[in-house]
Amino acid sequence: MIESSGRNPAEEAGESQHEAFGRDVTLTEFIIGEQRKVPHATGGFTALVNDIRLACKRIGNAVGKGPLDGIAGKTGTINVQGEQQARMDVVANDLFIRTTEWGGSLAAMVSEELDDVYVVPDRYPRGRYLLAFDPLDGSSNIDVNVSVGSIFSVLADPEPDAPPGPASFLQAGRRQVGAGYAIYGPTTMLVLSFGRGVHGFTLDREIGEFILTHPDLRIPTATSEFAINSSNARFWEPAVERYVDECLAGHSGPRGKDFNMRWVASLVAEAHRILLRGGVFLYPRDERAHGRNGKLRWLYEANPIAFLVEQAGGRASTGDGPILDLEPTSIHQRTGLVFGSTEEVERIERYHRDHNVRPFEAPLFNARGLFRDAG
Ligand code: AFP
Repeated sequence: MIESSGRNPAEEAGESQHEAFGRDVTLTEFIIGEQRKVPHATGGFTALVNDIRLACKRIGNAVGKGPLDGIAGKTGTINVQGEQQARMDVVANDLFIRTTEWGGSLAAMVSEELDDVYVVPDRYPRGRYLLAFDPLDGSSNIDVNVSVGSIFSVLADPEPDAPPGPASFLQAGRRQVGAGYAIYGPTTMLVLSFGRGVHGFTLDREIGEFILTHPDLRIPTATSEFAINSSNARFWEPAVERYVDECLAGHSGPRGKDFNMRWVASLVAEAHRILLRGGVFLYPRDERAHGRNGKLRWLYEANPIAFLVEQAGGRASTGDGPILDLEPTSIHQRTGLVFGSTEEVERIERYHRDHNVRPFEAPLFNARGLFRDAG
């Protein structure tokens, strides 16, 4: 049985967390409160979340020191994704593994920085959960001091009596038991969902604990902010081309309103912005030889972010439909990903369905109403 969340204690009492505890709510109190909702819970999931929290604190601490600790720059090695590894990638990967493998909750892990599945060594008790993680997302820009983060996804081991392998992880994202990310920005935050809403915790550095600061995050259904790397525009499919063209056309275009654009090149930072104030993010598959399956990694980037987005009332899609319904076929598989405010994601899916054949007929933006009614 999965131990992740039922209702939290405050929800049950019909009051806010703050009212329930009469003071700030710590992450420790929150996760123990969640565990108490699950009859016969063994505490295994709670222990795992606790270890993930410590891993993120350790990584946040190392990231915060930057060049002062001598771990800035590249290693000169290439990871399984064919990308240059930053020294901090390797440090963060090691911290994630060492902090979570010993506790008895995990059977195996998959990481962006490891070629193969990491099976928990025999010297530690074997648990019932699988962990997929990107230890340091956005790290190709870490040297310029942008916000980076760690992303994680927890699955139940489908065959606890058999040795875990790649197939154990190839489950539809909807089966995630929990997911979340840490963001190392001006503040360090942990944003989590165990399947009952999305909750954000801010690290209070003076007491060394995460405090619930953003309970029950909700993504507004409408937005006028989008995020995409437009340097890839010449490779986009017609549906994406049309969507972005219409946003750029602004008030006098078919959408009849002005849009704002953002691109941090750090998925965690984009997801965090969208969870806090809405928006839509696109890293679509494209026509480059290496872009046909998208760029983002399905298991430890797309799935956990999609889980959080749906839990916050938004929508997450491959462009064709909800990504959480699909099963990946390999552990490092990439995918196209569109997520955020529901109205925009549904519009993009509609364009994929109805307008994705070449040659693309560019919309006549100044002919008011051409697409507005079809919207
Ligand atoms: P790194 O972790 O290698 O920096 O990759 C970050 C990322 O996977 C994701 O966080 C960004 O959304 C995306 O890449 C940015 O990609 P572009 O550099 O192509 O804009």
